[in-house]
Amino acid sequence: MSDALIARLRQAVIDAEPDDALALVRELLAADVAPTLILDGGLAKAMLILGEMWKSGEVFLPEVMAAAAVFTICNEEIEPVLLASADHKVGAKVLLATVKGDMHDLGKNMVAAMLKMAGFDVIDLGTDVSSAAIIEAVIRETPAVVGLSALLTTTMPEQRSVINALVAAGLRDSVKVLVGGAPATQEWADAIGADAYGQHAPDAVRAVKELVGVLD
Ligand code: B1M
Repeated sequence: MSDALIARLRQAVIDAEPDDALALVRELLAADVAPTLILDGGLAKAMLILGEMWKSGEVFLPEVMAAAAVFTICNEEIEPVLLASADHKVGAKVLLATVKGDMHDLGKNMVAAMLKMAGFDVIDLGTDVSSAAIIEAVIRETPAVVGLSALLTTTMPEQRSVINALVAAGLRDSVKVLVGGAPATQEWADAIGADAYGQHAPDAVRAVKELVGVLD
């Protein structure tokens, strides 16, 4: 039953039908379907399908924007349920940002929610964040990890710029850097001197746990 509901949820997101999508999310949560499954198999997969439809000219920017808004509404409905099952506090801070020039935040928000569920304190600086603003936040918040999301091939180099800025500010040894986002790879992470790469949100959580030494 849940597979059919998740397939309907994907379609409702693709069609940008907020009422239908929200009703389906509520139905799935009421049926005790894991919030992470609803996020991954429903919402994230819908955006992936839509990305392909966009590339092939089947849909255009306004449709993608409308679907992204539905994603956000659904994510906000799921997050409290996700947090209700949160692990005990790890006591480590993670600073998250989508890098300068990049407005994509759905994936970063998923990473944020899953890190909170895993017991981390998350400071989310939002989207289009300059390396100067990230450096200021690192000084102010002293996080254990900085997580940088980039969805565009044109903004990926900003991940390298932030690492260079951390080195220039003498902060590189005091904080670990995690990078992610659809175009990023382990090779990219290694090439720019990041400490870890997360392909999907659960990988990001595993990587952060490893970086702070709490991987079970
Ligand atoms: Co944009 N966009 N977009 N877009 N968009 C892509 C990325 C694109 C691949 C679409 C395509 O061509 N098929 C393409 C990039 C091509 C490229 O760079 N080579 C593209 C483009 C071109 C653009 C614009 C330039 C379009 C334009 O204006 N002409 C423009 C750029 C705006 C800007 O940022 N300056 C633009 C705008 C937009 C919207 C505003 C319409 C919207 C964003 C809404 C929002 O985020 N609030 C949007 C969307 C929705 C997409 C697609 C369709 C979906 C992205 C998404 O949210 N996926 C996307 C197609 C695609 O990715 N295949 C596309 C769902 C999300 C859950 O997955 O973000 O990958 P994702 O996150 C995953 C992992 O990547 C990982 O975990 C997440 C969960 O598993 N992850 C991390 C993410 N961050 C992480 C950080 C980590 C670790 C893991 O550690 C810190």
